[in-house]
Amino acid sequence: MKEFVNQTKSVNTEKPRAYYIPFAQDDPKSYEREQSSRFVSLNGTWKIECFDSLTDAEGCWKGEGQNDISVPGCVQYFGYDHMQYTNIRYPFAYDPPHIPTKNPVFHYSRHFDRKGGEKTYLVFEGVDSCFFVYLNGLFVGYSNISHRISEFDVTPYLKEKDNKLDVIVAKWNMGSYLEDQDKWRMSGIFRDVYLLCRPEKHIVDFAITTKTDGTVTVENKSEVTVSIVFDGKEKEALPHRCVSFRVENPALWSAEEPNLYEMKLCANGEVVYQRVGICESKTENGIYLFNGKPIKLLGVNRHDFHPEKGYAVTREDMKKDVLLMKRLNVNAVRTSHYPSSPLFYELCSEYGLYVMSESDLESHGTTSCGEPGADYHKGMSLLADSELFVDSILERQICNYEEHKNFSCVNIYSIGNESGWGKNFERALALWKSLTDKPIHYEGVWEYGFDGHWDAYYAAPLDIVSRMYASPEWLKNEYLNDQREKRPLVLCEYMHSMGNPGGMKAYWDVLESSDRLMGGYVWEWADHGMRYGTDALRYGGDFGEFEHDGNFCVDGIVSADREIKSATLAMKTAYQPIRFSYDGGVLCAFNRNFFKTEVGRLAVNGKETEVAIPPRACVRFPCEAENIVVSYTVGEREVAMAQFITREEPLQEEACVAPTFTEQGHRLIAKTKNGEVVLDKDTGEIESLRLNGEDFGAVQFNIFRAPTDNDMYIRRKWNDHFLRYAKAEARSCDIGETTVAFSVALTVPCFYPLVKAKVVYSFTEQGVGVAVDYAVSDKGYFDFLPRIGLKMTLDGAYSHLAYKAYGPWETYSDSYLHTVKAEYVSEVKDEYFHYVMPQESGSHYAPAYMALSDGKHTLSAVGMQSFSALAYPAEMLADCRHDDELVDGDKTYLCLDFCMSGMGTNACGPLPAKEHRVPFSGSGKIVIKAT
Ligand code: IPT
Repeated sequence: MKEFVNQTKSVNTEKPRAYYIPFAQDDPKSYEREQSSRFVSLNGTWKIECFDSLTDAEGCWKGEGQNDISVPGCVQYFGYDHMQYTNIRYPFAYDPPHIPTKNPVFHYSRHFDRKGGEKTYLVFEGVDSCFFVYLNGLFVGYSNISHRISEFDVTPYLKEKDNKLDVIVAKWNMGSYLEDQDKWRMSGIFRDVYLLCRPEKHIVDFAITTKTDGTVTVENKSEVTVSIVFDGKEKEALPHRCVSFRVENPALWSAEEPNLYEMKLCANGEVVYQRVGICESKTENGIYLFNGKPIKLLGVNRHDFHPEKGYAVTREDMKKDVLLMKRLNVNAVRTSHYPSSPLFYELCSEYGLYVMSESDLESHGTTSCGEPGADYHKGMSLLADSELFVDSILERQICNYEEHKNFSCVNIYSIGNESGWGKNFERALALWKSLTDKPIHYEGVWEYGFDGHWDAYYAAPLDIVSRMYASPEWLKNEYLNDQREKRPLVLCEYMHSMGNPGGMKAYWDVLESSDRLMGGYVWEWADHGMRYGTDALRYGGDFGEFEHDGNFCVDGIVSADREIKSATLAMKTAYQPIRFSYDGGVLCAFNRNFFKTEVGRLAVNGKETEVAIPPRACVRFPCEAENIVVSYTVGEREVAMAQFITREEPLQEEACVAPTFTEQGHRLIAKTKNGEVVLDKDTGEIESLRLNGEDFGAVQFNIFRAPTDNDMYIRRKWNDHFLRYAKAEARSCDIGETTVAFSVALTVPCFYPLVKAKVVYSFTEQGVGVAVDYAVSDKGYFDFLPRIGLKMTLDGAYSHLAYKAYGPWETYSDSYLHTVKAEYVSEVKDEYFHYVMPQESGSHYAPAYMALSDGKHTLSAVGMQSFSALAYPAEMLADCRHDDELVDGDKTYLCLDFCMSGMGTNACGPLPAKEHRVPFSGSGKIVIKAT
């Protein structure tokens, strides 16, 4: 077996062909393969036995394991091998063509009876990483591309009864160098296994192409004559010949309107039911066109992942994803970074999602193998020129094309991900050009350009140019002004959705500005939080692996359990088919669709109107109000929303009163009728705030937030400057009649003061005003501060929250347009979103006020740009590595921010845009009172 795993060729697999399932002519018609009498599932309980290496496993097919295992499944969930998550780096020594000699081997076996048919094929839809098939002790074949369909003709090896099938899966093979995708590294038969029982002569392959004028051509790629029934006509396709049909006034397929026509292909008592969407996908004059229109791809990147099953997702799981994507206004999926199960493509064709079908290819680990003189960009291409890998790189393209060529949903093929550029890729691209007219995508050529090969970059005949994580500014200033660039651009990855991200709007402002921009695919659809051994979700490093990439796998726009986050709704709103605008008393609802009329209910401030808005058209309503909340609903589903605030309510300034001042040591006590504000003359802060007989404790300055995942780079500077330990020091104190003014420095050890501020306290009947005029240090310590504001620690009884702000989800200056600024009530314990890795969460942008009550007293504040009231202190959120480490206490932690920086997507993409950062100088006034 060893000789196989150190080369890249499969052995005895059938030629890759279009995915289909044959039915017997007298089977009832169905699109569910289980209904076919020719389809015999071999899923279920198999036996398993494990070995440390291929050396140990030699001859194992003669025996049988004692333990049961479920197929499909990933062996690591059954206690074999170990869990490991790595992103870029190879989890094994880099020494091609060698792979680890201690290579875990999993011997699967089961028995089955022959189910008739002159020919029997054994089909595996996905096995990681490679496998040997033995039937009744005889070697059948070997396959080594994890996400391909491997089909073997097992007819010669079959007995009538009790066939023994042995499948020996090895964790690594030479192809693993080309499967270095960012994922948990799992093994096993992770997709369905089945037999196809067929007549001797049968349909082998066919290719369908369509044109928007209604022409549907079928190329019969088999040795038999195929009778094809389509659109009420029947035609015969001779072997290796084409037949064409012409549908008058075709109802075209698009993600908006996934119209499918039914085709029946018959030969020798078999029928293939094939659904056909009539559509065209192409690029022309630097613009991407679907059915002739410059559509936008409102996309997500999707891996196969389930927290409790890993790669072994079921059709139900996939359907859940597809339906949720549709509900979230997603119209496109990139199958990152390998083809999905054919069932996924069926679902996308049926429900309407454009699919960028990516070949099973990523050799990203070459960037970190220690190649002398190779930086990240140069390192990317180490295998791109290597003769060792050319066959496999090409085979991966062929499988991707052949298996998926008849799925209407595939609008773009992608050569792979992050594998550099070189001869192998030139050949792969030439191969694609010979296979299909559909546009071909590959982002990796950019790395090559960046490595000094710009001529090759511009000359590569890719239909689409692509970037991951480029900033909106780059799109606007660089790409759209690049005279050499003639190709349309797609963001194959953007909005790195790790934790709590922001900045969606800025992307879509640019993406909508030009037909040259095709849209993008959010990275990524769902978190890969792992549930194994505990109820809580885990990530890289939690299973004792010494090499891992931590929580970089927890970066989904929905959670691993497919729960909605605030960012999910930010995406949904950016992707909504109706775009609202408001100008001069007129509300306009524009249908962004290119094909589908939107028929639904438009509600403006609660008043509903039935609308039918044709594609690319507007309906207008005169509407005069200070606050306009508009939504568009189809059936029960709110599809689109917006809010326009034409006039913010002015702050009700309360009259200042003159307190009586007394001084005791460092304490300056300002007494009013209802309150006592104890100022600390040394710090310039409120040492204690007693209002209406209730003691609310200290009010301190705060420039710290629990770093978000997207703060991962800037947090180093924040940590280096000890932000969380910043202490206020008063440099001067001026006691006036109604105010006390301090000069305050926020200091940390070693450095010049991080912030200097003039702080003026004023006093009202019920409370205290804190006005600041601040300047952040100009020493270049950091690009921006996370926040600047006040913090208080209240008794946990202050658990009832009422506020008017963007909510009820957490909102930030670069992520709030998916919410409505309104009055909300909530409980403090519900304010924090439980990210797998604790971090800043639960803030609300642009509050008119916030109020916390214990049922008897209410502490309220106005004047903030942002606030949060949480059951956990920022320090705990910063220090805990997992959600289940958070300790519930009996305090409420209140942050009142003069300014809070936005979230951005800097884990891979840009920092928050300049306008969303805490400015280097600013001012504000927060008034706190108690009733
Ligand atoms: C890039 C990868 O394409 C993707 O697979 C994933 O790793 C993602 O981004 C990070 O979560 S890699 C990055 C270093 C640009």
